[in-house]
Order: sequence, then C-alpha cells, then structure tokens
Amino acid sequence: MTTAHDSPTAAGSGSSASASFRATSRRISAGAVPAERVSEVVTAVLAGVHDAIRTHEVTYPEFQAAKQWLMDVGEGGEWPLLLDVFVEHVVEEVAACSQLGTKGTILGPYYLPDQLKLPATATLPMRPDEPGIPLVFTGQVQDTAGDPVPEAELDIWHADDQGYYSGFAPGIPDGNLRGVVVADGEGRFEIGTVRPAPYQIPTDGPTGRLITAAGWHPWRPAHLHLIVRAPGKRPITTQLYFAGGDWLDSDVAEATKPELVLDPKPQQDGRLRAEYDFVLEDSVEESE
Ligand code: MBD
Ligand code: FE
Repeated sequence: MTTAHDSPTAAGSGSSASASFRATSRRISAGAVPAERVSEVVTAVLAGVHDAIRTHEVTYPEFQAAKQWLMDVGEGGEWPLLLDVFVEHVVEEVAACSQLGTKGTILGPYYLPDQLKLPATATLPMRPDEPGIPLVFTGQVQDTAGDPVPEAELDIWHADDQGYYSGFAPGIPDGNLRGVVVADGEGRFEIGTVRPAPYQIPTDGPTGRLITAAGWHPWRPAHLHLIVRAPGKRPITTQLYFAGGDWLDSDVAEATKPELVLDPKPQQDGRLRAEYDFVLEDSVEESE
C-alpha cells in the first residue's frame, strides 16, 4: 500500500495495475484452449528463450538473476505493466491486421471501465486547480463511407500534467481525467481537458530496474487513450499523441503510429485545440 509520503512515481502505479486487471478481466478456464494450440505457442516461446541462451551463451549467474527478477515482477504486481509495455504492441498488430478505419494501438494497463457518462460537449472530471494547459479535443465519428455515426461513445482516459493516472497513482481523485463522452446525432464531440505529460515507467519497480539495467529510457510520449464504440460498429482501442512531443519517435512501448498524431493549435482563449475524426468499420459477427 502507498502512503501520503510515497511519491506517485512509485511502483504503486505498476502494482495497482495488477489488482485492476484481476478485477476486470475474465479468466479463461483450464481446457478452454485446445492442447495443440497451447503446445505450438508455448513451444515457440520456449524455443525463442533457448535460442537466446545459446546465441548469447547465458551463464548460470545470469540465469539465476533472471529467475530472481521474474519473481520480483510477480511479487511487485508488475506483470500487466511489463507485458503491456513490451509485448502488447505485437498482439495489437496481429489483432488489428484486418481492421479498416482509424488505426488502433495498445490498451495499456490503466484503463478503468464504467466511468462517468458525459454529453457531446463536456469537460472531463478534473480537480478545481487541475494543473496543465487546457486542451479542447473535437471531431466527428464517421463510418467507412464518411457518414456520421450516431450514438458513438468515446471512452477517454489520460495522464495528468505530471504523467500520473487516476485510480493508479496515489492522491488523485477517482475518475479524474476519465469519462465516456456520448457524441451527438452527427457523431460530433467537443471534450475539454488538459494536455497530458509524457509517462515515465516507475523507476523503482522491477520493470524500471530492467530498463535501467539495460540502459534504455523509461518514457512514453504524451498521449490520450480512447476506446471509440457505436452500435453495429467494430470498436477501436487507440491512442492519440502530440506532434513535436518528446519521445514520439522512441516510445518505450512501441505503440505510436504516424496516423495517430494530433497537432493542437492555440485558440484565441489560450486553450489548445486539436481535431480528430474517427472512422469505424461495421462489426463482423463475433469470431471468438
Ligand atoms: C501507459 O500509460 C501506457 O499507456 C502503456 C501502454 C504502458 C504503460 C503506461
Ligand atoms: Fe497510457
């Protein structure tokens, strides 16, 4: 548990992602996946590990250090963080290879379902003194023919001006900078928020220790997370980034795409304004 004295950078964010994952994801029961599938995928994963050991002549001390670190990842509750940062982008690549319309990218560990429903023109829940540059995010949800999609929902969440997520970093009110915006009859929306800061993987947990040990950097570029959904449409899970922002070309989670970059411009009232139109394809029947 975190205390008031902990910095919100603490491994707290990474470990509370474990509790959130357990609370929100369905468990696949043993036997639900055919043995052939388990065998072929696990054999391939192990072959990759074996190959790395041979190629790099991994030693006993290195093997024992790896074991220790893997135990720390579990005990520190950082499996969701670690896997979403280093693996999810390839799962998304495979899942989305047939998807038309707006590009998707990874969900990440900090989504929380069932947030406040808001009208098409709305301001996300925020503290009275919420730090950061005010941002107006506006646009339209369309279908692949370019027609407006009524009843579209934009489930949006993002880090604050310090890079911290409500529900995961301590000291931020529940639901801060999160909401489900219901677009108008023409699929249009106008969302008031503040510009998020880049996100730093907590440096004090096992994921951060790996990053430090390898000499990598722990940053994701600033981003808005969105799930855009509408009746009869295939939902998209995506993120939008900011042109010219730090780490845009070296995201530790490798989740940026050139189609997903906003270019906000200052308006007369001093707020930044960014526009983005989403394109949803018709949903196919459940294939899972
Ligand atoms: C994030 O904010 C995030 O979006 C991902 C994918 C991983 C870690 C932190
Ligand atoms: Fe994020």
